Amino acid sequence: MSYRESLTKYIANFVNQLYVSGVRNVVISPGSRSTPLSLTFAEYDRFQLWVDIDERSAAFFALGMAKETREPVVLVCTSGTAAANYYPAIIEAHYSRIPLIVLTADRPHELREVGAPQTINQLKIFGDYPKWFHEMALPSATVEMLRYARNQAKRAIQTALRPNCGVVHLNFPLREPLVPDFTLQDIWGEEEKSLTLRAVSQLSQPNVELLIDKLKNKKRGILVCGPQDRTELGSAIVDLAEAWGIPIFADPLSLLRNGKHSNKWIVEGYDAILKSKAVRDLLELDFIIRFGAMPVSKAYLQLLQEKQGIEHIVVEEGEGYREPVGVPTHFLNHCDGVHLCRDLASYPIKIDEKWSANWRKWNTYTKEVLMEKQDRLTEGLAVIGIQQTIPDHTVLFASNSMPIRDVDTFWFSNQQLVKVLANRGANGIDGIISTALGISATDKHTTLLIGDVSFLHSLNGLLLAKNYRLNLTIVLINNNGGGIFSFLPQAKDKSKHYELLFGTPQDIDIQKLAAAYDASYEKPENWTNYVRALENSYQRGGLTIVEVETDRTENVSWHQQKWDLIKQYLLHELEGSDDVL
Ligand SMILES: Cc1ncc(C[n+]2csc(CCOP(=O)(O)OP(=O)(O)O)c2C)c(N)n1
Repeated sequence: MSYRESLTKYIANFVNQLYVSGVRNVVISPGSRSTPLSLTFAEYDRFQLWVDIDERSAAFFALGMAKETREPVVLVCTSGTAAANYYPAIIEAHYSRIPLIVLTADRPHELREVGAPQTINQLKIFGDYPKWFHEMALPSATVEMLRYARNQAKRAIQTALRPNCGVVHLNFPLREPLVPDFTLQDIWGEEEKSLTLRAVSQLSQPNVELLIDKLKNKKRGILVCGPQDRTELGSAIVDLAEAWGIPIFADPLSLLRNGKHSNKWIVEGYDAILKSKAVRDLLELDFIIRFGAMPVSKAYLQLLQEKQGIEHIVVEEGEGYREPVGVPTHFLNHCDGVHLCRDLASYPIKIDEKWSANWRKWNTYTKEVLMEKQDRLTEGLAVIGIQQTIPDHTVLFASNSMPIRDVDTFWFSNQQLVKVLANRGANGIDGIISTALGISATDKHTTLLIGDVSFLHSLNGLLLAKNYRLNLTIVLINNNGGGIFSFLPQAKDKSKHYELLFGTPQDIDIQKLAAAYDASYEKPENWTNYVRALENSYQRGGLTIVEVETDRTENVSWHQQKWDLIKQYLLHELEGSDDVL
């Protein structure tokens, strides 16, 4: 058998098995060494292929698709630094537990470390971030080696999807000639359809009772739901809250702030409520049960830091140690949250009714303060405008820095069928546009809320919007620099280095950029025009950039004013009461 025939059958069997195992989307960046892979994916004709010339953007695009579909997405690139450009998205996928299959083409062994062009050490190039790295064998088409190729494909998918979901990296040494021969017969081989079944992990009855015992006589509890991606877990938490009459701190990425479920126990204003240390000091908290990752809110983290004596229970659907403040914690590993909620709901835990009623009252007041409208646009109002106009069955993607924090503060619980997503694994401001476009590529019109620095950082992603005519509404908060740093101490003394090192204004004309990418562009000056611009973008589809110009210093005082009002109200409530809460 010729080398070309072996190459063709080996890669074709591998590709065919990826499809059989459930892969539907493949993101390819151009290059020569990856020719056997990219041509075979194209020839197979059943994948949705996406081509992106920038590997950093391609990897974030794949991440966005996998985030929304929760199915593994395949990445293909050539040898050399192409692979290294995948690194940031691989880190994000690792920490946010997103399944990705990374296929890198490489020179064969005889061409490594001998000065061959475009050859770097690709073995374990992504360190410990992938769950599994494997250097594939050189192509061969014996029965055993075709079975091997299929098995690696199947195992890659299984591994990426097994909790915690994550990244698999397969490196392919490939010799020339690199062009497969698709005129050959029977290249795709026999499909392997054996089952992969997963058992559900449920706490035993004695273990549930052990947990309940820890909560005996604890009357002031909170359920917390951080970032997580199971709708059914959200509903189970709501049912548990109803059974116990206990408040829920719902992170914007918990899937709990939107949807048809009851929002009676949802406290979405907890970040604003907990901002003041004086307020936190007056709260006597007994226990927390947390589902999902750590919430976005820094005030929540501070609360935890200060309440070391509480019973703190963290539920991990997979495994992990996501407890950054060092509070003594009961970890429930490999524990299905839905079953746990049902099990716990059958025990009559007595929550202090006043405690729960107060949280609902404080939340209502906090929302009133935060919702207050004015005609002049602010960064908070930009979020409220999106919530008012965004259509059902679409996604809001919040960039890091202030956008996700503003969404935490100003995205109130509602009945809308809208999903809120963000890259909170590593909190990078890189690849944001491409991640949002990856979500949009799953047929969901996506609204991206982003600051100007993150926008310019990930600008290359816009090529995907242009080339694939994807539906993306970008709300670009342009405060000409990194607004988040204005909340830091170094901003206060107006140090002479501040603008150079933190403010970093770039003075870019966004309208000209929009034109380069064929995007519709609007720059509303007030609330009414802003809402209209958003509505127009949803009706029109395609790529729209809505630029909202704000001022970094004014933004800080606007936020501070709201927090002060809320603090004064709460101190009055808590200090005026005979009960210590
Ligand atoms: C890849 C990466 N580089 C740097 C940072 C540090 N960083 C956090 S926020 C920020 C500024 C973001 O500015 P912008 O996107 O305009 O949002 P704003 O702060 O104005 O809300 C930077 C540089 C980061 N998180 N990720």
